Amino acid sequence: MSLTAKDKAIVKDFFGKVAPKAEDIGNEALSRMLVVYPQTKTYFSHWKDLSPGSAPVKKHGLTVVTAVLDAIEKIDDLKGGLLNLSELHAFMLRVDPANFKILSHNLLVVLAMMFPDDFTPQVHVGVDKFLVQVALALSEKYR
Ligand code: HEG
Repeated sequence: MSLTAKDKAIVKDFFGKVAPKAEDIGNEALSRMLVVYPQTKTYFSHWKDLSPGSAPVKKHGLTVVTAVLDAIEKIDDLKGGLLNLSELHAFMLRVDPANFKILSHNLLVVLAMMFPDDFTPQVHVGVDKFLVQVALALSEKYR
């Protein structure tokens, strides 16, 4: 499931195109995750408002997508590049790694909806593979 040079080029190109919409992508993906997979809400119970499009959802959505965009720069060493973030999720936030898959799914759905013309099957494959590797890298510190 590792990314080929072609996959990497496709992922970089696609995210380069959609990066200006990072805030919307994050808001839509996080809003959807919290509604469709309400078990994910437990991690954010300290927020005032977890409803779709609320201020904290928007803010954190942008944080997550910014980190995903940042991970593209580290695509050749995701495990090393995301080690600190993995440590944070494993030991401080104690996020069950099953949730990484859930967020990835929601990101894919939202990207497909927001960018139907750019989201070709090839982009779908590349972004899916990339998000699997990001999730794996974030899970590194759990073991
Ligand atoms: Mg996590 C904080 C990235 C999945 C729950 N997440 C953060 C932060 C980043 C980040 C960059 C801020 C770190 C900091 O303050 O230094 N998260 C991130 C990525 C992904 C991910 C890149 C997967 C692609 N996070 C994720 C999932 C959950 C989760 C699936 C739970 C369902 N993250 C979480 C929580 C916080 C962060 C609870 C703290 C947020 C807060 O307290 O406001």
